[in-house]
Amino acid sequence: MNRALLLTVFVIFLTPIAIAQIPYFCGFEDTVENNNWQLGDVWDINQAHIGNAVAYSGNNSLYISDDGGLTNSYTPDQGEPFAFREIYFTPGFSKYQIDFDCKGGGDMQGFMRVFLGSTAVSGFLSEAPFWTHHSITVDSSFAGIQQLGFKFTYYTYLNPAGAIDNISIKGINHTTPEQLSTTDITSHSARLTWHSSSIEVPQTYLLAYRAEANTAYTETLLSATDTDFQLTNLAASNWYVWKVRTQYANNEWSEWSTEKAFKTLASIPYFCDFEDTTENKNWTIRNGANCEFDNYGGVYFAQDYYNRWFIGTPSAVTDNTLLYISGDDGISNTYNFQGYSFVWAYRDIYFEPGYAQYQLSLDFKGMGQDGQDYVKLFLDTPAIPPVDYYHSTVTFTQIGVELNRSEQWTHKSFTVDSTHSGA
Ligand SMILES: [Ca+2]
Ligand SMILES: [Ca+2]
Repeated sequence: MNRALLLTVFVIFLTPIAIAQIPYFCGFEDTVENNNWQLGDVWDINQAHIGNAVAYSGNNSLYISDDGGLTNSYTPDQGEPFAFREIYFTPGFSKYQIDFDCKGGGDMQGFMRVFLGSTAVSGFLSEAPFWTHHSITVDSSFAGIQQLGFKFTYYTYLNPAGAIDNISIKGINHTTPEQLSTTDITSHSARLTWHSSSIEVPQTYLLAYRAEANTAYTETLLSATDTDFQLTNLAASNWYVWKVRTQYANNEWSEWSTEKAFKTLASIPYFCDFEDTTENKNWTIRNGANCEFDNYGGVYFAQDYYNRWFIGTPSAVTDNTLLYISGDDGISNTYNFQGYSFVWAYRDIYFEPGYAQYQLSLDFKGMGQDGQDYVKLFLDTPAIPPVDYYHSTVTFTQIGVELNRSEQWTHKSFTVDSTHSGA
């Protein structure tokens, strides 16, 4: 029997994509270089986009967009759009540094992340809703051709839309400080800690910090044994940014570490009548669908609450901005009976120690059925509250009784003891 050997040649001519060499820089201002970036998950609502909707410098950056690149905005969704670029990490360096400016903010369900191939080389980039500088150090095992990827994950409404600019990659010989951590945040102070993470012996550290609104950093030279620094005299309710670098023998310096951002708490006496838009932004609202998608059996879906918190002026109210519940998307201060709602409004405040008691008061108006429809006040250490009434337990300390059955505005006042001092 004769057998035919069939050979088919099928060739697709693609535009060749140049593999970048290090030192590499990309500010997304060069169209030729921009075309070397490949964008993935392009069928999703949210797409990674290179364009001019937002930029740290110049006109362009790589950002998330749900309208084809027109604006830097997103819709909570399951997709994970990403952008990647092939880079040749020239062998011969003990370490490589990947630097970039990043605008993010978010939480555990909304973040950006950096990958080399399938390896995540950054933590969740979800700390600051404004531009900060990030620095990642990887070791010599990454020498060779690597696919550098930026992945966007947005299951929640809590985070501002992300953007990346000014990516720089180079070989380095000294490790930057790592594991930067901000703890013990009050209205006017914070504790900063870091680790040397190097087999080299540090000589000194240079710490630099600034308020978000400032461009200039305040620098402090510290001894090699100081990996713990207390920042004081900070302004309340303000964002701060800090970074640190290491000095080694022969006056050689490491590059700056990644920047860490944190926000100081409100101080007491605290007053909020919701008339100050800057202060209103310090309130966090978790409104069911406005807040996160839950995972049951691998399926993500929205917690779709009918009644939600809003800060604004509902219809039938004039000259007064309020924190209020609305069953019609914020239009009026009315309640929708179609389903249960379990929503939160909260603010982190530092209760300056030294007082025997603290007084909380507020004006309240609202009807409701005892045990079923109410507003509860809680006071506890800062934490993200649960959003699912049926699958969670609230362990926060409740203050006073349930608020309801007040048809007219009523002034409510509560006194708590000194065990509530602190954050
Ligand atoms: Ca740029
Ligand atoms: Ca008001």
